[in-house]
Amino acid sequence: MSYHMMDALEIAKRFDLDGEPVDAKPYGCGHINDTYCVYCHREEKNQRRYILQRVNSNVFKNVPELMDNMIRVTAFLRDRVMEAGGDPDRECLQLVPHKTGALYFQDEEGGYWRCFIFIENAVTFQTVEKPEHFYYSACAFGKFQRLLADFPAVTLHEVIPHFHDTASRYRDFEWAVEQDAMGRVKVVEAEIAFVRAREADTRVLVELLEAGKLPLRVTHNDTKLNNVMLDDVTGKPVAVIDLDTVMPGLSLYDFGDSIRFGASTAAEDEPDLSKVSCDLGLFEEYVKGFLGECGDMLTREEIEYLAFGAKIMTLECGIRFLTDYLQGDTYFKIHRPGHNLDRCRTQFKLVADMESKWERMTEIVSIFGTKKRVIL
Ligand code: ADP
Ligand code: GN1
Ligand code: MG
Repeated sequence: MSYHMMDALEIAKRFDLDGEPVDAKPYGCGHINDTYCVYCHREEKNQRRYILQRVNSNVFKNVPELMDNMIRVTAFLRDRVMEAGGDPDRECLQLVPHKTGALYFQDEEGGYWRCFIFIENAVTFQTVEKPEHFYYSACAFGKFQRLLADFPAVTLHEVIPHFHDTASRYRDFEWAVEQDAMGRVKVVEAEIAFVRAREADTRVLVELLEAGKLPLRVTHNDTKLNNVMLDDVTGKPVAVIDLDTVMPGLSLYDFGDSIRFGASTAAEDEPDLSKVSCDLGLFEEYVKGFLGECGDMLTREEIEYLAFGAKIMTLECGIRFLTDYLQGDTYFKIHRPGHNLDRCRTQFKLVADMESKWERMTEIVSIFGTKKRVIL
């Protein structure tokens, strides 16, 4: 169900905001939640802004568990930011309570709402405009890993079970092909063959995790460039946002998801595939920033599999877009017919491009991985 502007404004009035909410406008480019920017009028002071979100309960089946993760992780991060002398309202998501004191609430129609302090003087990018933005986003996500290294990962709820279990995503895809609910299989035979040719790849990380060869960590799991806020003057990292999918996971998921989105030379939904490739200069920037922040805590095996993490997260995301296309676009928000198919095709183009650049990708990782050990 979608809510009108008025509804969002009415909902905003139920939160304990500084000032009188006067407007609420749809905001951002997320594929999942309904996000609004709320404007508050204050007597003889500047306007104040908030981010209001209706959590997508089709995607997130247990919102109280999701919010419990978010409340505990943001409290933990705020403590670390304060210890380092930073500004927790700017460097970390801060939930604003409902007038009852609760940090989220359920409306009369069952929708879950929450509100955050608006992080001002910071921007999110949909594509990399300057290489240093990507470098700084790598620093932000690397630092996120490092700051949460002591957080007990096992106490977090698995808000979407098997979220980055690529083998399980592959099984969902085969099921969608078999069902062919929308009669679309005939349109995507080439894409189906592309996935099937890489079935073995989908099992690699899951098996390494099960065998205890890769450690379980607290991970963000959705490390797109537009989930990090950068200072609008210096470009330096301000805060990591969109903490819905923080769960136990692999460091390679966070590294890989950033590469698939940010190291691409085109937007995730670019219909002209000739514009899509993996930019190795950007890849290098990210490796440098990420390992610079959290390289010391990563194991030799994690570093060894970083490039593979990038390829597998790209393949997985393409599989998810394709599955959603086959099932009638019920998961990701679409803004035009065939949108999920366009998204799927960019991901597969990137996978093929990474495969053709594989030697250089692994070389870049080993240069920065080794440098780190030499410094140590
Ligand atoms: P989704 O899960 O749908 O991607 P996000 O939580 O990422 O939703 O929010 C969507 C967009 O809203 C972000 O990309 C960012 O531009 C903006 N946004 C989210 N939280 C804040 C915040 N606290 N301050 C400023 N902008 C924000
Ligand atoms: C979704 O919420 P958003 O737009 O940042 C999705 C990610 C995908 C991404 C693809 C909970 O992220 O897993 O990688 O779209 N989030 C969820 O752009 O499924
Ligand atoms: Mg987002």
